[in-house]
Amino acid sequence: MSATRRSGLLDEQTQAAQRREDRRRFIKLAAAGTTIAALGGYYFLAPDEQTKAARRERLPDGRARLPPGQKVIEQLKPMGGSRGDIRKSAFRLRVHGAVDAPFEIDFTELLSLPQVELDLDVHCVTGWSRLGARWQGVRLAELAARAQVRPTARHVILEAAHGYTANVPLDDALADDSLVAHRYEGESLASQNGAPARALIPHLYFWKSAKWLEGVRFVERDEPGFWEVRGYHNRADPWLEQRYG
Ligand SMILES: Nc1nc2c(c(=O)[nH]1)N[C@H]1C(S)=C(S)[C@@H](COP(=O)(O)O)O[C@H]1N2
Ligand SMILES: [Mo]
Repeated sequence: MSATRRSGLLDEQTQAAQRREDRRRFIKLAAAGTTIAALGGYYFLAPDEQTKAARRERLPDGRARLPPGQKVIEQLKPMGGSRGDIRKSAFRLRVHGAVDAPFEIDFTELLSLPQVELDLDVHCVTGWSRLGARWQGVRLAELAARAQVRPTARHVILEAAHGYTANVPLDDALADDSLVAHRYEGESLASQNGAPARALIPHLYFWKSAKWLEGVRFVERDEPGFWEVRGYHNRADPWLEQRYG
């Protein structure tokens, strides 16, 4: 089950089949009065029960689904930030830097690129995690391929409105679950969550997921971002509790 959520490799059909299977198992377990530990987004458990269950659940590589020091909450907590222009009509995304074919796209063009829908877990450094929410967007890897990233590129700078940036190693940016996301739980991204599109690097602490995204810049030399220059960790792996630098 974890594989379904965590891996961008499964196609839509496989994911839908997996969800049907989850429901069947839930009904069976519920009928038998079993404690339910590892199903979907745990929607039928109270948050503290979800936290316990997610600590027990294992990802395919053996790590606990819930990173240390995190608690499950049921919705994204609005964490603020300097809001950009939230109109889809105003959206422009620049893909540039150490690339041979830089380009800029508007919102319609973003939608015309291959879309993925993934159930993902996000982890905020302040201690909350939102598990198994459905996100839709375009893989950063897709944008990288289109821009013909040079082999010398090593990092990606996610550029947001009003100068907010987050730096991520190239490998993290090109991971299957790293997106430019524009839908959350079946709806257009809400203003406070970064409308019309945000970066989403779910396997790193959530501050790396720049809201109100304006640019994706590939660089050879690293450039610590907004929080990274303020003492937060440069890589931000939640399972290693890389909170502060
Ligand atoms: N542009 C921008 N993006 C941002 C931030 C910000 O202040 N500005 N805050 C980050 C932090 S610290 C977190 S925890 C998440 C919060 O996302 P949410 O408000 O959608 O929950 O966005 C990240 N992306
Ligand atoms: Mo955060």
